[in-house]
Amino acid sequence: MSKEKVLIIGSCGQVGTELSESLRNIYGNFNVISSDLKKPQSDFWNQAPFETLNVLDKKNISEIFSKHKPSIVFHLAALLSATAEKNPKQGWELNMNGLFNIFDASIDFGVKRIFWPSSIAVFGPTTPKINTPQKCIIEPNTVYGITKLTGERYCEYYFNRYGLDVRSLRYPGLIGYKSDPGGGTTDYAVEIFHEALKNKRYTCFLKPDTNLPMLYMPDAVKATLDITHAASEKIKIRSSYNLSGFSFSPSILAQKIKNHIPDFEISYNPDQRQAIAESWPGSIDDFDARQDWGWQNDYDLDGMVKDMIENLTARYSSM
Ligand code: AKB
Repeated sequence: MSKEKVLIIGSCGQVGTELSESLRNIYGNFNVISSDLKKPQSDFWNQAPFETLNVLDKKNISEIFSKHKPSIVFHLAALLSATAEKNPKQGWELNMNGLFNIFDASIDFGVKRIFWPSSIAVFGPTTPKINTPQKCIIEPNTVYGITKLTGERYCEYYFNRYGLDVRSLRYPGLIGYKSDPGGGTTDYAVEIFHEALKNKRYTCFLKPDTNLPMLYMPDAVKATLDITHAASEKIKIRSSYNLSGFSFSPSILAQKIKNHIPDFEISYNPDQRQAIAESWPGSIDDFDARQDWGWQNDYDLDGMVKDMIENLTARYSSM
């Protein structure tokens, strides 16, 4: 495995930060090249190679690919649901043209394998809401969902047409304590922990009963690595796999947090993100991922809440 050179694009985001750490442990710091629009000032990003990379700049991409000759690429750069809704044209530009540029460079420079995340946002209001199957009516009504669905079709197309070995997961909402999410509809499920610990209160931008599928970050990283490392013949779905851990609503999560922080209070002030959340499923059937390449989540809702509170408590008390 140590022969591989790994490039992570969009490495400073919520998934990229944790994935960079895990990939460095597997391949060694010098075989993992992190990249993003800007390099944050912290020791973590100084400990391994870092490149400034704009996925809309083909020359910049060529330079980085030619310099490092990556064998595996994780392409994570994207505008998430709420941000893309504010800037629909920019959402399409970054999410789609960025994807084409990375796919094309990967073919030109002989990349062996690519991981690209899709999302539960591919589903829309006409999709069955409960235990949403892998294959069903998929009519997204957000720009983010439209780009993710189009991206999935192109993953399959590039695999069939050019033999590009792309693997993909439909991430649900992701919850972690190591880095903050940005611009998503499911982000309330991270913010709530920080506010509960700092201020003992949180105003949620979704209604109390909005059920959404979620996954704890260690499981998201595990799924990402497992699908990327799986033998090619195990990857039977070349668009993107359904993936899930557990589902909950803001009121259920608040109750779980109250079990640890009894004086925590939640209030609700739904905004435009409510409509996005309502267009998405409440729970996901990820049978194919479990059957084809052995996906299994380690954390349930209670395990995630306990781990988040323990780790964030330690972080805030050391500040
Ligand atoms: C978002 O809320 O936009 C993302 C997602 C579900 O893809 N977390």
